[in-house]
Amino acid sequence: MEYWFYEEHTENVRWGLRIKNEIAHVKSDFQDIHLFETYDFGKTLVIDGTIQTTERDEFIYHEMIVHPPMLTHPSPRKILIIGGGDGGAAREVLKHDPQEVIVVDIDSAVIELSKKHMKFLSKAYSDDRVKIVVGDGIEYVKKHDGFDVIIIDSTDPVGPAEGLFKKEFYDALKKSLNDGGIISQQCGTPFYHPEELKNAYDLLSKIFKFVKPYLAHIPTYPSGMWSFVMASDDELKLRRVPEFETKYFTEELYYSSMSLPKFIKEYCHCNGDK
Ligand code: AG3
Repeated sequence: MEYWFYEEHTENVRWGLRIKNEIAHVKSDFQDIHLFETYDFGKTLVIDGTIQTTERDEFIYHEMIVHPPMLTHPSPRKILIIGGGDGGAAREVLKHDPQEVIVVDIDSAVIELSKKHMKFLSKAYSDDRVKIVVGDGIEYVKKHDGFDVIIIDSTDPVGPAEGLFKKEFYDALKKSLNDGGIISQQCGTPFYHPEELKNAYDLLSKIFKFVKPYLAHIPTYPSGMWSFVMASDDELKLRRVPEFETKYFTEELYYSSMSLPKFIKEYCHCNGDK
């Protein structure tokens, strides 16, 4: 019998992957987590019914949430990743030779599953500059500072990640950054949920002098059109060129990913001039 996983993209749209087998199913204290082996996308991590990452296209998301902020900063040393328990963002951060990378994820089950079954992501954890903290990212940010770059690699803004898209959290982020510090955050699909990007853009614009939304094409996420945002009090411009291996990100893409389609610019009232 054929076995499929479908994610509900809207009430009337669903998108599916044909499954070879289920590697694991864990109901943690926070989330319902499945790890599937799929035919076309390899290992696929699903949290609360939403695809988080797949072996085949994870590079796009992880490169794009990491390299733009890391190359905007003149010399990023201390990096904080909130969420990102799978280790994919940490793996990309290590390409910049930082001093210290702290990953704070609320759910140890994600970290353990990745360590056991997704070495292509969790190999970052064998580097002793990477420290894992299991806990609430919001509380962590309130109590720690001195970061050059903070990357918010969360699930959708419902459930455990809801607070990561609120003003109180953004205020705390600003306080925990060093001067010239930069944040990046994933902001969902502007095709189905432009309000997610608009909300983040509006709130961050009240707190930071410079805010830039940017896009990537991620085949396994709803609509394939995915948004991110960077924010800082220093101008957001490319300060260094990538001198490491990538599969999606290029120097050219740093700026081209910030060229937004008209419906997004109009909806978010952002012209790329902040
Ligand atoms: N975090 C963002 C995934 C959002 C997917 N949303 C969805 N499928 N509805 C990815 C975590 C990878 N480290």
